[in-house]
Parts: sequence; C-alpha cells; structure tokens
Amino acid sequence: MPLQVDFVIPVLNEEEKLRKSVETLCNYLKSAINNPWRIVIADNGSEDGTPSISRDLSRECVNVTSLRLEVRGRGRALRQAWLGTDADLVSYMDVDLSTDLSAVPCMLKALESGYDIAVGSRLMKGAKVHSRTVKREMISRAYNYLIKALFLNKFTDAQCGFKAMTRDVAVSLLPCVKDQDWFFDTELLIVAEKNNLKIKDIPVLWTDDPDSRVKLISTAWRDVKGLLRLRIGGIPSLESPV
Ligand SMILES: Nc1nc2c(ncn2[C@@H]2O[C@H](COP(=O)(O)OP(=O)(O)O)[C@@H](O)[C@H]2O)c(=O)[nH]1
Ligand SMILES: [Mg+2]
Repeated sequence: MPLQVDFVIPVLNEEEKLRKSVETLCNYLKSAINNPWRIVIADNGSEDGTPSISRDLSRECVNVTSLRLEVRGRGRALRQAWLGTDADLVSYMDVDLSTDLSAVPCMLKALESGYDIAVGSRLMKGAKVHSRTVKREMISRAYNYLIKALFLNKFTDAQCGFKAMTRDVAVSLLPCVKDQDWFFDTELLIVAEKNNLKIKDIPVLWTDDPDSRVKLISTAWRDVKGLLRLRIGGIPSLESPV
C-alpha cells in the first residue's frame, strides 16, 4: 500500500505566486508519483489576498486543503500542519518552488527505504544553484560552516526550503524543537542527528527567487542565538524514540 504524503506549503503574503505554484505542484504530482497525496497551504499572518486564494484552491481541488493561524512564524505553521494530519509522510516546500520538483521522487524513495528524514541540499556535490546572489550564497555557506564547527554534524544545508520526514518522526521530534520561526529547520536537523535519526541529504536543482520574506540581519542574529542556545543548553533527547 503506497504511503500517503502531505506536501505543506507555508505562506506569508504570497497572493502573487500561490495559485500558479499550487497548480504547478498539482500537475506534477498527478503525473510523477503513485502515492496518495495532499497539498496543505499553511498560512499564518498573511494580510493580503492569500487566505481567499487558499480557500478558492481548496474548494476547486479535492487534493488541496488550507489551514490558517493568526500568529506568524514559519516553524509554527509547519508544526501545526505536520502534527494535525494522519498522512504517513509529511514534507514542506517553499511557495516559490525554488527547489526543482525532481527532488520529490528522490525524497519519497529515501523515506520509503528507511530514512527518517530527507533534506534538500544546495551545498553538496551534485546540487546546482541558479540566480542566487553572492551575498545569500556566502551567508548560507558561512552559516552551515558555523553549524558544523559547533555540532560536527553531517547534514550539509540546514536552510533549504525542502524537507520531509515520516509522521512518526515528526510526532516524536517536534516536541523537542523550540523555535517557531526560521531557526526551526536548523534546530530540527541538529536535534534529529544527535538523536541518531537517519537523515538523507538530497542534492537539489535550486533556482533562487529574489522575492524574499527573510530579513537577513535579524534572522541571522536569531539563528546565531539559536545555535548558542543548543550548544550551551544542550540538545534534548527524544522522549519517545522512533
Ligand atoms: N506560514 C508561514 N510561511 C512563511 C512565513 N514567513 C515566510 N513564509 C514562507 O516560507 C517560504 C520561504 O520564504 P522565502 O521568502 O522564499 O525565503 P527565502 O527563499 O529563504 O528567501 C515561502 O513559502 C514563504 O511564504 C510565516 O511567518 N508563516
Ligand atoms: Mg524563496
């Protein structure tokens, strides 16, 4: 029996891209995978037409649903979406579809063959990155070096907007992940690796979208504070190991 998979798209004020991206993803999934699937649009805090486009899309397509939280934070939205489903596998991708969708079958294969988590990587051998500014590239490389220096981890790209795991892993891992915002991804991977979960790095084809919700300076500062919190405060052990 093929595993049921949720593709969560976190969105904040994405009225311009949302419809096209969901339609592109729908068409891709219909032809590329055999698993039963759902797209979950996870919005928190949008103040533009995003909520009404989400509602329209979920009325038009049986495979699309949406959820809305009032408090912002991408990690918060992903947590809610991943814990509120009965799908076997949960994942997310950014609405700009910067990660080429050819990573989807690789991700499913990894999870179906026993990995706990599959992560897109722009920094490993085999990955290709288009249109990324030198500034973003340098910040990304420096950040991932810093993580490696502090935690001696093996995963190569903490922040790629493409990740997936089994729901059982999400249920046991997420209570140990405190951040509700951009550091959520990094914290999740550090806690997972230190608890010996099997992480599959997948090299992706990434086409950068310069339209970004990230405030670089404040986000970088919060990331560094998050890393120090884990380094000094320690990494929690999963209460209910997978
Ligand atoms: N639900 C939710 N999604 C968010 C929030 N902030 C950003 N996003 C989404 O996260 C994804 C990545 O954002 P983006 O601006 O492309 O990040 P970048 O590619 O790193 O510059 C997009 O789908 C955004 O709409 C938030 O507070 N809540
Ligand atoms: Mg983006």
